[in-house]
Amino acid sequence: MDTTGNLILPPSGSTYAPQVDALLTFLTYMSLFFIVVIFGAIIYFVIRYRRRGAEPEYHRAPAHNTALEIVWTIIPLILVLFLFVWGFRVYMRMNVVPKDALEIQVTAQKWFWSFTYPDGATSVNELVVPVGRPIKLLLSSRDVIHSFYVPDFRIKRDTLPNRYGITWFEATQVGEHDLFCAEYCGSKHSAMIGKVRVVSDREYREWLETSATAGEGLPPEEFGERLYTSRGCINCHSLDGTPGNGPSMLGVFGSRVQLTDGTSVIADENYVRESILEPQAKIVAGYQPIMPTYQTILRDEEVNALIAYLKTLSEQTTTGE
Ligand code: HEC
Ligand SMILES: [Cu+2]
Repeated sequence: MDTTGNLILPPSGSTYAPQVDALLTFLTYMSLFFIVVIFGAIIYFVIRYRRRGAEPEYHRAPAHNTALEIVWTIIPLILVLFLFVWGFRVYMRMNVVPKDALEIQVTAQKWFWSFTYPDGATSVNELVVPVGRPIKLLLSSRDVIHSFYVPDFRIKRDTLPNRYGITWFEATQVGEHDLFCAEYCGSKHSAMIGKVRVVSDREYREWLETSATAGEGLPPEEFGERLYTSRGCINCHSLDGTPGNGPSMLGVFGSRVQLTDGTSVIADENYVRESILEPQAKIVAGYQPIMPTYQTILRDEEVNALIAYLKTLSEQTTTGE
């Protein structure tokens, strides 16, 4: 099987990719063929019937030619019907999920992807799947329309709020594939990228186990620092004091925060926890309520670790206990 890609196609990484490619390749060459025939005829006629001499001679043109009209109706009709049947079969193959598929939930939100696996493990911007097993994806969005796009698998499926999209694939080889958002979704749309990591069955089970116990044995501050990047906080909250889509987290912990309703609060553990799990409860003055909730993405230990990490960003600005 060709898995290296060619001039017009990326490498093929899923079981149905070669079928999609065959259809696309046929369409491309068929179109090329007709371009040559049609433009060839145009050029030929332009030369053959160009104006010669000063006074053009006019002839009566034939009103129609039944044989010709039947030919140019029947041939395209057969071609498009053929393409319809072929396309429909590939479409069904891509859309009917095999019964034994492993189901993974995909959540899109500004501006990252999160994945929830059957036993509750989660990952962000990295989808880990076992090779040679059908994977069903249940796609949804927390905010606007995004689009789950893995070129190597020939998958592009919109993810909408308040509705599930379903698709599936079976990866043919161990390796990494790019994941993009293919629907413009705001200022950090281009940063909404990730990887699909295809691993062996054993590696997948090991990965599930380690991700369920991730952070164990790490100091909470360090675990929190990792989460801060891997869970996408860094996309909106800088660490150096410059405001972005959200306020910088430098020196926030322990400070007094001005809210849009005119009141203010001290940013203590409860406030930070609420900010992460129920971001719309209190809105910081000068910002839009665009922060996504992390309710189903972060476990309790992870929220605690993030709080511990945010504290380290305020050590210079607070005066001890
Ligand atoms: C899509 C952008 C976005 C992402 C991603 C995001 N936030 Fe926010 N966050 C905001 C915005 C905007 C605000 C200010 C408005 C508000 O209070 O909801 C905010 C507010 C906060 C606040 C209150 C800040 C203050 O100055 O009082 C905390 C704490 C916070 N976020 C933590 C986090 C953590 C931790 C993460 C990652 C797990 C995260 N945020 C991910 C946009 C984001
Ligand atoms: Cu997007």
